[in-house]
Amino acid sequence: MDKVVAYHLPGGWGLVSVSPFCLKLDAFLRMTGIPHEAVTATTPFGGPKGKAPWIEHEGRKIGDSTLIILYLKERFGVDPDACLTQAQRGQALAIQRLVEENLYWAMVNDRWNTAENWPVLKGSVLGGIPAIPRTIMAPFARRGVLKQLKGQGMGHHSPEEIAAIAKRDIDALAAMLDGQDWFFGDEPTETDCVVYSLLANVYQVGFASPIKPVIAGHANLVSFLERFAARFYPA
Ligand SMILES: N[C@@H](CCC(=O)N[C@@H](CS)C(=O)NCC(=O)O)C(=O)O
Repeated sequence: MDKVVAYHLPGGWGLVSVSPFCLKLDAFLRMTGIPHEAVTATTPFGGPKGKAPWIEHEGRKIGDSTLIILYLKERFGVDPDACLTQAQRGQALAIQRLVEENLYWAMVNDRWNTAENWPVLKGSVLGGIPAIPRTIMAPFARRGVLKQLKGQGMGHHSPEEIAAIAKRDIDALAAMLDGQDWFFGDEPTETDCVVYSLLANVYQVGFASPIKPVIAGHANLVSFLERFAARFYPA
């Protein structure tokens, strides 16, 4: 069977990618041991959905981390969620929606809608683009993301409201993890990839964020991030 080629946005601060969706896919590939090659893309435009990550496999291009993971589970016959009950599968989906459809947008707001983070963003998320095109593209990219933030809804809230929204999500994740090693017990599942990739992309990166101290305030989440990195990203 052909090797999977996974395209992700650039990394930084010890993370393979500063995009949570790209990092989630990378973590899933490591968790399942699927043979793959990780390729850094400077922009998401090469993907079939105009977003990163995407993969190429057996002549096909597939976009969207969740659709890619569904494809990989089917094609390679691997599923770290195989032991979950139907109720746990429901909880896994609810956690994914919380992280990817809500908390993600608070992270996006921190990065793209906070003046002090603009230079950090230019040097990281946009850092792979050569200097001259980056100077031209950066304001357009920013305008596009601010439009997405309004369209999704998060961009209509004040900074204080967004911080409070994100805090409720983080507190809920900490309560669900409780004293366990992984979200569904003794073995890691896809949910752990989902949560790790977003939280590490807030906690571990150089962007200022009111969400960082909230994560730091939950010792179980901090231990979870360390546990995940030690297992799947050993030094
Ligand atoms: N639902 C998608 C979301 C992917 C996504 O939003 N990726 C961001 C990077 S974190 C992106 O490529 N954004 C570029 C854009 O929206 O123009 C997935 O799970 O892959």
